[in-house]
Amino acid sequence: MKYYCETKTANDLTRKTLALVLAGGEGSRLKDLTKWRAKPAVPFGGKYRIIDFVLSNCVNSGIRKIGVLTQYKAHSLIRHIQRAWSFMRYEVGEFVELLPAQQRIDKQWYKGTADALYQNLDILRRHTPEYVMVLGGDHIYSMDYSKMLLQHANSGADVTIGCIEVSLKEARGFGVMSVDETFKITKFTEKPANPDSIPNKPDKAMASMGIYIFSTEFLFQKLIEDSDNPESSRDFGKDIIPSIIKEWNVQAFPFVDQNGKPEYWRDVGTIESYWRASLDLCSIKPDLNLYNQDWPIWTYQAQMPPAKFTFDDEGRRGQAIDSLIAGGCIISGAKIKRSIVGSGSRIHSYSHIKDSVLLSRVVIGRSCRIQNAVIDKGTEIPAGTIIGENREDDEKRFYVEPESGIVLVTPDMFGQWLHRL
Ligand code: ADQ
Ligand code: ADP
Repeated sequence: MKYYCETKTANDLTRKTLALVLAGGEGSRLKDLTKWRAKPAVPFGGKYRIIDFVLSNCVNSGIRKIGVLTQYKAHSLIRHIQRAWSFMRYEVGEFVELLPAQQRIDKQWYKGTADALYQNLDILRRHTPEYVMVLGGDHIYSMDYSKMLLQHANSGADVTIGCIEVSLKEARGFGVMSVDETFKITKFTEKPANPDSIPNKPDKAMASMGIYIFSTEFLFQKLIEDSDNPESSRDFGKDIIPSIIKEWNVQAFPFVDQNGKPEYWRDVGTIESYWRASLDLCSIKPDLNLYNQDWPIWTYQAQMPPAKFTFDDEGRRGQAIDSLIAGGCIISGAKIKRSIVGSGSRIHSYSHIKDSVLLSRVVIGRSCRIQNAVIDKGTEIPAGTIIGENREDDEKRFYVEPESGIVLVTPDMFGQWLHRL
């Protein structure tokens, strides 16, 4: 009986919630991967785009009214959302609506994340939500948002912020909070130089996941007040959240499993973190389970035949071990180890690929040796190319991430961009 009541309450809350996915940031640490597309549109996991994870979380949690706020290099993001997410039916109150920066209020683009919402206030009002859930469009994780909504409603909070434990070193790149014994946030500092640690955990800090649930009227009031403040950079993390901590009830929602252990959540903001999160999918028991039928990740993919493996002309097998090979690929006599090969790629004979991430429609010519690399969509690697063995050589031709040494290769680096237009 208890279970029935809780389920009903969660459904009730998710139906009254409007999710707004922030997808307009630049993602500059991904270098050339975000030269022509926004970070949320970067392909991930062989057939998905990063934004599919947050949108799937919404739909799987029962939140079916969704706005996506776009700005920076939004063409492929908009195209993907139209193709992948138009199955939602407005007639039954479900939609994914695009909210591009369009100078509705004055002649400015979205200044910060809060401004992105403020400039759409008239549209948001018309949806009459009881709660607004603000989400970043650039993280990889599976999360049931209805649990966070339940906590928000039951605690009577004005705002609830999703949070997760991170190392003190990483914490400098996040909003960092301190909480009291009731999980009320007592302090919030955006990207602090010296983050406060969690009591009894000197090497950990409590970081904001950039996920906020607001009771609607409270949000609108704060957005309007913020727009009147000439000092504000119009950002949730820098301005709105720090300004309300003292006077209002701002609660933390820790993203943990039943045993209190932090759940999987990845920023994939650098080439190394993108490469690591991708290759983790190849491990025997990955931290992120793409095969969970109860939590499907929705996406768009052109109809493609199954991946095919053939012999080379000397009778050696095309093979892939500990790897994810997407549909439409042909692996002819090449060897692939611990790698992801995106849709519609071709890997030709005598080539060896290991510890690498190939986005979709990549072509690898014969006799190439490639390791520790990320190869962008549509790149055609000429026969005999060697990548990841000699740093000096790689630096002359490609982008090599200074700390990690991971090599990023894009079509532009081979003068191939005309192919893609
Ligand atoms: P940041 O990681 O710095 O901090 P931010 O650049 O604000 O994130 O981007 C958050 C989301 O908003 C991203 O999905 C981005 O694409 C989008 N975005 C950025 N600027 C935008 C704009 N002008 N218009 C529309 N969308 C925009 C935030 C919080 C931290 C928190 C981390 C968690 O400020 O407190 O710890 O997210 O990653
Ligand atoms: P995605 O890889 O995200 O699916 P596309 O490959 O279609 O996206 O490219 C995104 C957009 O950028 C398209 O409008 C494409 O025409 C444009 N584009 C890609 N590379 C270049 C380039 N080197 N110069 C100019 N425009 C480019």
